[in-house]
Amino acid sequence: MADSPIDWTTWRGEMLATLMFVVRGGQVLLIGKKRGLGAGKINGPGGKIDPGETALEAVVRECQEELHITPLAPRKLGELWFSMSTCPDILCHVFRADDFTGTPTETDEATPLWTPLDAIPYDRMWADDREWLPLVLDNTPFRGRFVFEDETMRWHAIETGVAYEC
Ligand code: 6U4
Repeated sequence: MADSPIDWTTWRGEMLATLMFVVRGGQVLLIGKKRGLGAGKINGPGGKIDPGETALEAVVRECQEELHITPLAPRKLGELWFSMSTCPDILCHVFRADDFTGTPTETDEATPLWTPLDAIPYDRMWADDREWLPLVLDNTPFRGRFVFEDETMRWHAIETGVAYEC
């Protein structure tokens, strides 16, 4: 991988966000995102962290709002650092849960999509997802850094061997 076009030592996320991947029965619960950043793409549920919220509180709230489910015993498995060209840089906390309460339900924001683990629709997801979602499915903590120009990924690096508190 060529040298990064970004100096990551001084980089700071301007928007703080979350993603959740619920894995149960050999499938992962994805969404068809209906509005906001990445509308039309498939992703995990999630969204911006509101002022005063922790990442964990935010991701649980987003799952409740977008899918009417509450993930159980969520744990943080990753961080995604996105340097963007046309919108604020994003620091996204990635969580996984292996159970939930409630019934995944379509809302104004999302359509639930149970997906077999060997049939993830990467061609309908953000370009970076194929680089790190396999680590979530494998329970491997990671940090990924990405440089986007519009919706094209220009550079990326993934580290494993990191540890998170929850
Ligand atoms: P709010 O206002 O929080 O309800 P929401 O539509 O939930 O808005 P939005 O539109 O601000 O969120 O988009 C942030 C979401 O987009 C986060 O869940 C992270 C996700 N996201 C942004 N860039 C991504 C990328 N390159 N790859 C990826 N998810 C990305 O997998």
